[in-house]
Amino acid sequence: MTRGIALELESFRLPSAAEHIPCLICREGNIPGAETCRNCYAPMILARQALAHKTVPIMLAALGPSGVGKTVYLGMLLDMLSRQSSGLQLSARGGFSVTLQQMTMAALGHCEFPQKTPSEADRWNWVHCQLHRPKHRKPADFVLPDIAGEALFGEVDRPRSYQLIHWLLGRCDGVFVLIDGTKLQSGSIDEDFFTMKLLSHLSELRFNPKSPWRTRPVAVIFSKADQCEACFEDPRGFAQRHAPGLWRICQQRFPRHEYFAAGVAGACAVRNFENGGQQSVPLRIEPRGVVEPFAWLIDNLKI
Ligand SMILES: Nc1nc2c(ncn2[C@@H]2O[C@H](COP(=O)(O)OP(=O)(O)OP(=O)(O)O)[C@@H](O)[C@H]2O)c(=O)[nH]1
Ligand SMILES: [Mg+2]
Ligand SMILES: [Zn+2]
Repeated sequence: MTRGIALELESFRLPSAAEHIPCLICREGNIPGAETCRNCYAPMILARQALAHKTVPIMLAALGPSGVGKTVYLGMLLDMLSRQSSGLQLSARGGFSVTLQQMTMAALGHCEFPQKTPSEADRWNWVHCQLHRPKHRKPADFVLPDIAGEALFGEVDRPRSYQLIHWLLGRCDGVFVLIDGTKLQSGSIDEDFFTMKLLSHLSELRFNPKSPWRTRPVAVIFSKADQCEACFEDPRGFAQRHAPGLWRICQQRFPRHEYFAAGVAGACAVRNFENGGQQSVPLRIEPRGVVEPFAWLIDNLKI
């Protein structure tokens, strides 16, 4: 026997259908009070804010495998830009836009690195900011999510398995691609393969014929460069020597790309746990090369 169950239908919301708000990432119409998009699960507060301010924000993303340093880099970048009194400056739109910066700086302040980003998209931090630039009267709005490396590579391996990442990659105006400088220097080839996979995926995306992916700027960042001085000395030469696959694909498919090195910690120690585990702890915070990739990306967006 089948027992009856009460199912809430959304038909009562039909009268307000005319007021559907398009999701900022995938453009799907959503009811005004929706928390997340019904198609891609992006937070709808971004779309509501963009609508209220009558802006179409620029979309940027930091891409790279889990553990490459995306959260640390973005948190530090936002903190630096929000405190600058000249040059590029950021101001957050909405309290939620401060969480990534706050969480990163709180962890670093306690001599820890922030937690790994969960794979579930509803737990990612999103940032919606206004960017003030010297010589530009009008500030530019931009949106930047802190996505999980595992989810990103899930989508790269099985396209359309993560709807949000699928739409987000299509929507991005420019990206930071992070690659672990210390691992490359120690001879690991996995990093080069990961990045080649990612860039190959991006170059095959077909969303907007007016803005094919190969015309968008790609800032390649060697992360954790505080532990690998060679990255700072000559990032381009470092790419050629240690990441030949990445080098070639950038040359062939992304005319607007540049190499950078960034590091956030001045010195690190290793904490040993009783169960045999280890954790890297930052002893000093000495950001280097953090703002340069962002400034290059913004210049190359031609906004
Ligand atoms: N020395 C050094 N280590 C870093 C730096 N940035 C990150 N790390 C190390 O890399 C680890 C991972 O950094 P995250 O920023 O959490 O990496 P992620 O790319 O966000 O990883 P997912 O959230 O899993 O995608 C940290 O816990 C640190 O051990 C850096 O600038 N210098
Ligand atoms: Mg992270
Ligand atoms: Zn959506």
